[in-house]
Amino acid sequence: MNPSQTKRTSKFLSLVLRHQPDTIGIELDSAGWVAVDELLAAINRHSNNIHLDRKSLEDLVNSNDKQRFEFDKPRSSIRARQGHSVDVELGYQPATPPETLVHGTPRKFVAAIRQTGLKKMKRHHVHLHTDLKTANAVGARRGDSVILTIRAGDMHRQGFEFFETENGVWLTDFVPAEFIDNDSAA
Ligand code: HQG
Repeated sequence: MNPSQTKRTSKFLSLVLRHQPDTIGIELDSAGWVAVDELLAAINRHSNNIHLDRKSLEDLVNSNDKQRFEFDKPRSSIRARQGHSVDVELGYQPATPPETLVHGTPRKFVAAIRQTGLKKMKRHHVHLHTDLKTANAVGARRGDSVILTIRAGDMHRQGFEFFETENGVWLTDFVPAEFIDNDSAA
């Protein structure tokens, strides 16, 4: 696969493993898994311009820039690690976050976030990161990126739950405005 095919296929996998499995006639189980054979057959049946075999799927999962997808231990099933809008229970254990985490967002959302807090919007969780580079790239998807610093340690001590995914993204339900540092962003 060339880079543009890889990107297109990765986006398509995100679509069917996070948001619209029914577009190719598959169902995810309650934890978001689908059998690899079933996924490949469904993609190859339903998509005109994406053709995938086991090897190219493995390559794509391994090389994915954000490690968005994972195989189960027997490598017979696959799921997205986070980012779903369909109803799944990913089964992550609550964990203690670092003192601060960061969230990149376009400047146009900052005023609303400072007023009403960080909401999960269409996803299952608010996504937070440990490094500025990743957060900045997330915010920059939709415009001029602003980094918000979240006092995750304070939140955790006050009883807010956090989860860490296998690829190092921190998830939480909601960040009230009082835990968003005031000095960190314009
Ligand atoms: C914003 C991608 C107004 C929030 C990325 C964000 C990430 C508010 C947008 C992952 C708000 C939701 C997640 C409020 C939050 N008022 N706007 N009160 N609260 N927002 O895409 O965090 O490539 O659902 O700041 O790279 O941008 O899919 O979340 O801008 O890691 O693997 O509402 O998705 O990863 O947008 O991105 P999203 P996100 P993948």
